[in-house]
Amino acid sequence: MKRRNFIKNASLTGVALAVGNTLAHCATNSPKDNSSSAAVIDKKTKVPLPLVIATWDVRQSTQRAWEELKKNSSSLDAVEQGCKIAEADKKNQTVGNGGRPDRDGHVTLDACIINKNGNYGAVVDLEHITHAISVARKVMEDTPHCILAGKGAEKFALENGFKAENLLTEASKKEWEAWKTKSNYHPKINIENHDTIGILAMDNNGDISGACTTSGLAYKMAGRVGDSPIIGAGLFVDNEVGAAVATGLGEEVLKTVGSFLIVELMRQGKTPQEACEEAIGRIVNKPDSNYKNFQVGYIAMNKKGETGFYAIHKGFSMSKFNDDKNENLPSDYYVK
Ligand code: SD4
Repeated sequence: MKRRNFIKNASLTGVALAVGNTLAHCATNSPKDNSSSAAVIDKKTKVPLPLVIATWDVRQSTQRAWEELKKNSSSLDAVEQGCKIAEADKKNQTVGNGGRPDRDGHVTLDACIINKNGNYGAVVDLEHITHAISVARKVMEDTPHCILAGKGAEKFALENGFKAENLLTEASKKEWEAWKTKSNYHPKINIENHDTIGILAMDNNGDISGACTTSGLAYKMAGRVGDSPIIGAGLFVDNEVGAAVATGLGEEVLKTVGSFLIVELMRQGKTPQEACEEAIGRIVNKPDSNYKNFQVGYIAMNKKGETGFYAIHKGFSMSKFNDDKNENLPSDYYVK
Protein backbone atom coordinates (compact mmCIF):
# COMPACT_ATOMS: atom_id res chain seq x y z
CA MET A 1 0.00 0.00 0.00
CA LYS A 2 1.30 3.45 -0.76
CA ARG A 3 2.30 5.41 2.33
CA ARG A 4 -0.36 8.02 1.76
CA ASN A 5 -3.17 5.47 1.54
CA PHE A 6 -1.83 3.63 4.48
CA ILE A 7 -1.85 6.79 6.55
CA LYS A 8 -5.37 7.65 5.46
CA ASN A 9 -6.73 4.25 6.33
CA ALA A 10 -4.94 3.60 9.55
CA SER A 11 -6.53 4.15 12.96
CA LEU A 12 -5.51 7.11 15.08
CA THR A 13 -3.38 5.04 17.43
CA GLY A 14 -1.97 2.99 14.62
CA VAL A 15 -1.03 6.11 12.77
CA ALA A 16 0.65 7.70 15.73
CA LEU A 17 2.79 4.60 16.16
CA ALA A 18 3.33 3.79 12.53
CA VAL A 19 4.38 7.18 11.29
CA GLY A 20 5.87 8.43 14.52
CA ASN A 21 9.26 8.60 12.93
CA THR A 22 8.02 10.63 9.99
CA LEU A 23 5.98 13.13 11.98
CA ALA A 24 7.57 16.17 13.52
CA HIS A 25 11.14 15.65 14.45
CA CYS A 26 13.64 18.30 15.35
CA ALA A 27 15.64 19.38 12.37
CA THR A 28 19.27 18.85 12.93
CA ASN A 29 20.53 19.73 9.53
CA SER A 30 17.29 20.34 7.75
CA PRO A 31 17.74 22.15 4.48
CA LYS A 32 16.46 25.69 4.26
CA ASP A 33 12.98 25.59 2.83
CA ASN A 34 13.32 27.37 -0.49
CA SER A 35 11.02 25.43 -2.74
CA SER A 36 9.99 27.27 -5.87
CA SER A 37 7.89 26.10 -8.73
CA ALA A 38 4.68 27.51 -10.01
CA ALA A 39 1.87 24.95 -9.84
CA VAL A 40 -0.74 27.63 -9.47
CA ILE A 41 -3.85 25.48 -9.35
CA ASP A 42 -4.38 22.34 -7.32
CA LYS A 43 -5.81 20.36 -10.21
CA LYS A 44 -7.71 17.87 -8.07
CA THR A 45 -9.87 20.34 -6.23
CA LYS A 46 -9.58 23.51 -8.27
CA VAL A 47 -8.65 25.43 -5.15
CA PRO A 48 -6.37 28.13 -6.46
CA LEU A 49 -3.00 28.24 -4.83
CA PRO A 50 -1.51 29.79 -2.85
CA LEU A 51 -3.73 29.85 0.23
CA VAL A 52 -3.26 31.55 3.60
CA ILE A 53 -5.47 31.45 6.69
CA ALA A 54 -4.95 32.98 10.10
CA THR A 55 -6.67 33.29 13.45
CA TRP A 56 -8.61 36.55 14.01
CA ASP A 57 -8.66 39.67 11.87
CA VAL A 58 -5.01 39.92 10.91
CA ARG A 59 -5.39 40.82 7.27
CA GLN A 60 -2.11 42.73 7.21
CA SER A 61 -0.42 39.49 8.14
CA THR A 62 -2.26 37.39 5.57
CA GLN A 63 -1.47 40.08 3.01
CA ARG A 64 2.22 39.88 3.84
CA ALA A 65 2.19 36.08 3.68
CA TRP A 66 0.37 36.23 0.35
CA GLU A 67 2.94 38.61 -1.12
CA GLU A 68 5.63 36.15 -0.14
CA LEU A 69 3.76 33.22 -1.72
CA LYS A 70 3.11 35.15 -4.91
CA LYS A 71 6.89 35.47 -5.30
CA ASN A 72 6.97 31.67 -5.19
CA SER A 73 8.50 31.64 -1.74
CA SER A 74 7.88 28.64 0.46
CA SER A 75 4.93 28.38 2.83
CA LEU A 76 7.52 28.48 5.61
CA ASP A 77 8.74 31.94 4.56
CA ALA A 78 5.13 33.08 4.20
CA VAL A 79 4.00 32.09 7.69
CA GLU A 80 7.10 33.59 9.27
CA GLN A 81 6.72 36.90 7.45
CA GLY A 82 3.01 37.02 8.26
CA CYS A 83 3.69 36.54 11.97
CA LYS A 84 6.39 39.22 11.96
CA ILE A 85 3.84 41.87 11.00
CA ALA A 86 1.79 41.17 14.13
CA GLU A 87 4.89 40.89 16.33
CA ALA A 88 6.16 44.31 15.24
CA ASP A 89 2.77 46.00 15.76
CA LYS A 90 3.02 47.65 19.17
CA LYS A 91 -0.72 48.28 19.22
CA ASN A 92 -1.41 44.56 19.18
CA GLN A 93 -1.26 43.73 22.87
CA THR A 94 -1.31 39.96 22.54
CA VAL A 95 1.70 39.38 20.31
CA GLY A 96 5.35 40.41 20.29
CA ASN A 97 6.37 43.98 21.02
CA GLY A 98 3.63 45.72 23.03
CA GLY A 99 2.21 42.46 24.37
CA ARG A 100 0.62 42.51 27.80
CA PRO A 101 3.00 41.34 30.52
CA ASP A 102 2.78 38.56 33.07
CA ARG A 103 1.70 39.54 36.58
CA ASP A 104 5.26 40.62 37.45
CA GLY A 105 5.41 43.03 34.53
CA HIS A 106 7.53 40.92 32.16
CA VAL A 107 6.50 40.55 28.52
CA THR A 108 7.27 36.90 27.75
CA LEU A 109 6.71 35.40 24.33
CA ASP A 110 5.85 31.91 23.10
CA ALA A 111 6.16 30.95 19.42
CA CYS A 112 6.53 27.95 17.20
CA ILE A 113 6.88 27.02 13.58
CA ILE A 114 6.49 23.75 11.66
CA ASN A 115 7.67 23.20 8.10
CA LYS A 116 6.48 20.94 5.30
CA ASN A 117 8.70 18.10 6.48
CA GLY A 118 7.22 18.19 9.96
CA ASN A 119 10.25 19.83 11.47
CA TYR A 120 9.48 21.99 14.48
CA GLY A 121 11.13 24.81 16.38
CA ALA A 122 9.85 26.78 19.34
CA VAL A 123 10.71 29.33 21.97
CA VAL A 124 8.92 29.61 25.30
CA ASP A 125 9.06 32.36 27.88
CA LEU A 126 11.32 34.48 25.67
CA GLU A 127 11.95 38.07 26.77
CA HIS A 128 13.27 41.22 25.02
CA ILE A 129 13.11 39.92 21.44
CA THR A 130 10.33 41.15 19.15
CA HIS A 131 10.47 38.43 16.51
CA ALA A 132 10.00 35.30 18.55
CA ILE A 133 8.84 33.46 15.44
CA SER A 134 12.17 34.01 13.70
CA VAL A 135 14.03 32.76 16.76
CA ALA A 136 11.79 29.67 16.70
CA ARG A 137 12.70 29.14 13.05
CA LYS A 138 16.40 29.42 13.90
CA VAL A 139 15.96 26.87 16.68
CA MET A 140 14.43 24.53 14.09
CA GLU A 141 17.02 25.10 11.41
CA ASP A 142 20.25 25.73 13.27
CA THR A 143 20.17 23.73 16.50
CA PRO A 144 19.85 20.05 17.36
CA HIS A 145 16.83 20.94 19.55
CA CYS A 146 13.13 21.69 19.18
CA ILE A 147 12.49 24.11 22.04
CA LEU A 148 14.58 26.75 23.78
CA ALA A 149 13.22 28.43 26.90
CA GLY A 150 13.71 31.66 28.82
CA LYS A 151 17.24 32.91 29.29
CA GLY A 152 18.67 30.20 27.02
CA ALA A 153 16.36 31.25 24.21
CA GLU A 154 17.28 34.91 24.73
CA LYS A 155 21.00 34.15 24.75
CA PHE A 156 20.62 32.13 21.54
CA ALA A 157 18.70 34.99 19.92
CA LEU A 158 21.28 37.60 20.89
CA GLU A 159 24.12 35.41 19.66
CA ASN A 160 22.32 35.16 16.35
CA GLY A 161 21.99 38.88 15.80
CA PHE A 162 18.54 39.58 17.24
CA LYS A 163 18.28 42.93 19.02
CA ALA A 164 17.37 43.21 22.72
CA GLU A 165 14.46 45.59 23.24
CA ASN A 166 12.08 46.64 25.97
CA LEU A 167 8.78 45.09 24.82
CA LEU A 168 6.62 46.67 27.55
CA THR A 169 4.95 49.68 25.98
CA GLU A 170 3.55 52.55 28.04
CA ALA A 171 0.00 51.44 27.18
CA SER A 172 0.55 47.86 28.35
CA LYS A 173 2.41 49.07 31.44
CA LYS A 174 -0.44 51.37 32.43
CA GLU A 175 -3.01 48.60 32.04
CA TRP A 176 -0.86 46.22 34.08
CA GLU A 177 -0.49 48.81 36.84
CA ALA A 178 -4.26 49.27 36.91
CA TRP A 179 -4.73 45.46 36.98
CA LYS A 180 -2.39 45.15 39.95
CA THR A 181 -4.70 47.20 42.14
CA LYS A 182 -7.11 44.23 42.20
CA SER A 183 -4.99 41.40 40.74
CA ASN A 184 -7.97 39.33 39.61
CA TYR A 185 -6.94 36.75 37.03
CA HIS A 186 -9.93 36.21 34.76
CA PRO A 187 -8.85 36.01 31.11
CA LYS A 188 -11.73 37.61 29.24
CA ILE A 189 -13.41 36.08 26.23
CA ASN A 190 -12.27 37.73 23.00
CA ILE A 191 -10.65 40.63 24.80
CA GLU A 192 -7.49 39.58 26.55
CA ASN A 193 -7.63 36.51 24.38
CA HIS A 194 -7.92 38.16 21.02
CA ASP A 195 -5.36 38.44 18.33
CA THR A 196 -2.75 35.81 19.11
CA ILE A 197 -1.75 34.93 15.61
CA GLY A 198 -1.70 31.44 14.20
CA ILE A 199 -1.12 31.25 10.48
CA LEU A 200 -1.23 28.36 7.99
CA ALA A 201 -0.13 28.58 4.37
CA MET A 202 -0.07 26.37 1.31
CA ASP A 203 2.39 27.48 -1.33
CA ASN A 204 2.39 27.06 -5.09
CA ASN A 205 3.90 23.61 -4.66
CA GLY A 206 0.99 22.57 -2.45
CA ASP A 207 3.28 22.38 0.58
CA ILE A 208 1.91 23.42 3.96
CA SER A 209 3.65 25.15 6.88
CA GLY A 210 2.33 26.77 10.03
CA ALA A 211 3.40 29.28 12.66
CA CYS A 212 2.04 30.68 15.85
CA THR A 213 3.22 33.58 18.03
CA THR A 214 1.85 35.14 21.21
CA SER A 215 2.62 37.00 24.40
CA GLY A 216 0.31 34.50 26.05
CA LEU A 217 -2.45 35.36 28.44
CA ALA A 218 -2.22 38.73 30.10
CA TYR A 219 -1.17 38.64 33.76
CA LYS A 220 -0.32 34.96 33.71
CA MET A 221 1.94 33.60 36.43
CA ALA A 222 5.65 34.04 35.77
CA GLY A 223 6.92 31.02 33.85
CA ARG A 224 3.48 30.00 32.56
CA VAL A 225 3.65 28.47 29.08
CA GLY A 226 0.53 28.19 26.94
CA ASP A 227 -0.45 25.96 24.07
CA SER A 228 0.92 28.15 21.30
CA PRO A 229 4.54 26.94 21.30
CA ILE A 230 3.68 23.31 22.01
CA ILE A 231 3.52 21.05 19.00
CA GLY A 232 0.20 19.26 18.65
CA ALA A 233 -1.54 21.65 21.03
CA GLY A 234 -1.28 25.16 19.58
CA LEU A 235 -0.12 24.06 16.14
CA PHE A 236 0.28 20.95 14.06
CA VAL A 237 1.22 20.38 10.42
CA ASP A 238 1.36 17.13 8.49
CA ASN A 239 2.02 17.97 4.89
CA GLU A 240 0.29 14.77 3.73
CA VAL A 241 -2.95 15.65 5.49
CA GLY A 242 -3.25 19.29 6.56
CA ALA A 243 -2.69 21.65 9.44
CA ALA A 244 -4.46 23.26 12.37
CA VAL A 245 -3.78 26.09 14.79
CA ALA A 246 -5.47 27.24 17.98
CA THR A 247 -6.22 30.42 19.85
CA GLY A 248 -7.80 31.14 23.21
CA LEU A 249 -7.30 29.67 26.66
CA GLY A 250 -4.16 27.62 26.13
CA GLU A 251 -4.64 25.36 29.13
CA GLU A 252 -7.78 23.89 27.54
CA VAL A 253 -6.07 23.39 24.19
CA LEU A 254 -3.11 21.69 25.86
CA LYS A 255 -5.35 19.28 27.76
CA THR A 256 -7.05 18.12 24.57
CA VAL A 257 -3.99 18.27 22.25
CA GLY A 258 -6.31 20.16 19.93
CA SER A 259 -4.31 20.80 16.78
CA PHE A 260 -2.96 17.26 16.54
CA LEU A 261 -6.47 15.98 17.10
CA ILE A 262 -7.81 18.06 14.21
CA VAL A 263 -5.13 16.85 11.81
CA GLU A 264 -5.73 13.23 12.81
CA LEU A 265 -9.48 13.66 12.35
CA MET A 266 -8.85 15.05 8.87
CA ARG A 267 -6.61 12.07 8.16
CA GLN A 268 -9.57 9.86 8.99
CA GLY A 269 -11.70 11.69 6.46
CA LYS A 270 -13.31 14.56 8.34
CA THR A 271 -13.44 17.93 6.62
CA PRO A 272 -11.50 20.75 8.29
CA GLN A 273 -14.82 22.17 9.49
CA GLU A 274 -15.98 18.90 11.02
CA ALA A 275 -12.59 18.36 12.62
CA CYS A 276 -12.54 21.83 14.22
CA GLU A 277 -16.06 21.29 15.56
CA GLU A 278 -15.14 17.95 17.06
CA ALA A 279 -12.05 19.42 18.73
CA ILE A 280 -14.20 22.12 20.34
CA GLY A 281 -16.61 19.32 21.33
CA ARG A 282 -13.81 17.57 23.21
CA ILE A 283 -13.37 20.69 25.34
CA VAL A 284 -17.00 21.57 26.03
CA ASN A 285 -18.08 17.97 26.70
CA LYS A 286 -15.61 17.33 29.49
CA PRO A 287 -17.52 16.53 32.68
CA ASP A 288 -16.11 19.52 34.56
CA SER A 289 -15.85 21.91 31.62
CA ASN A 290 -16.21 25.54 32.52
CA TYR A 291 -16.50 26.49 28.85
CA LYS A 292 -19.02 29.30 29.38
CA ASN A 293 -16.17 31.32 30.85
CA PHE A 294 -13.44 30.96 28.27
CA GLN A 295 -12.86 31.07 24.55
CA VAL A 296 -11.06 28.61 22.29
CA GLY A 297 -11.01 28.84 18.51
CA TYR A 298 -9.45 26.63 15.85
CA ILE A 299 -8.71 27.05 12.16
CA ALA A 300 -7.62 24.25 9.83
CA MET A 301 -6.82 23.48 6.22
CA ASN A 302 -6.46 20.16 4.46
CA LYS A 303 -4.26 19.14 1.59
CA LYS A 304 -7.08 19.82 -0.88
CA GLY A 305 -7.13 23.45 0.18
CA GLU A 306 -10.42 23.16 2.06
CA THR A 307 -10.59 25.23 5.24
CA GLY A 308 -12.60 25.21 8.45
CA PHE A 309 -12.89 27.20 11.68
CA TYR A 310 -14.94 27.03 14.83
CA ALA A 311 -14.99 28.46 18.35
CA ILE A 312 -16.76 28.08 21.65
CA HIS A 313 -18.12 31.64 21.69
CA LYS A 314 -19.19 34.32 19.29
CA GLY A 315 -16.52 36.80 18.27
CA PHE A 316 -13.86 34.57 16.77
CA SER A 317 -12.92 35.06 13.13
CA MET A 318 -10.54 33.78 10.49
CA SER A 319 -8.59 35.81 7.96
CA LYS A 320 -8.30 34.10 4.61
CA PHE A 321 -6.31 35.15 1.57
CA ASN A 322 -7.07 33.07 -1.49
CA ASP A 323 -7.90 33.67 -5.12
CA ASP A 324 -6.73 37.30 -4.80
CA LYS A 325 -9.21 38.03 -2.00
CA ASN A 326 -8.16 38.94 1.53
CA GLU A 327 -11.18 38.42 3.78
CA ASN A 328 -12.05 38.28 7.44
CA LEU A 329 -14.77 35.70 8.05
CA PRO A 330 -16.83 35.46 11.25
CA SER A 331 -16.72 32.03 12.85
CA ASP A 332 -19.62 29.82 13.80
CA TYR A 333 -19.62 28.91 17.49
CA TYR A 334 -20.93 26.48 20.08
CA VAL A 335 -22.64 28.70 22.69
CA LYS A 336 -25.70 30.11 20.94
C1 SD4 B 1 -2.17 31.14 25.28
N1 SD4 B 1 -3.41 30.43 23.35
O1 SD4 B 1 -1.08 31.53 25.66
C2 SD4 B 1 -2.63 31.51 23.89
C3 SD4 B 1 -3.37 32.79 23.96
C4 SD4 B 1 -4.19 33.08 22.77
O2 SD4 B 1 -5.67 34.42 21.64
O3 SD4 B 1 -4.24 32.37 21.81
N2 SD4 B 1 -4.91 34.16 22.73
O4 SD4 B 1 -2.92 30.47 25.99
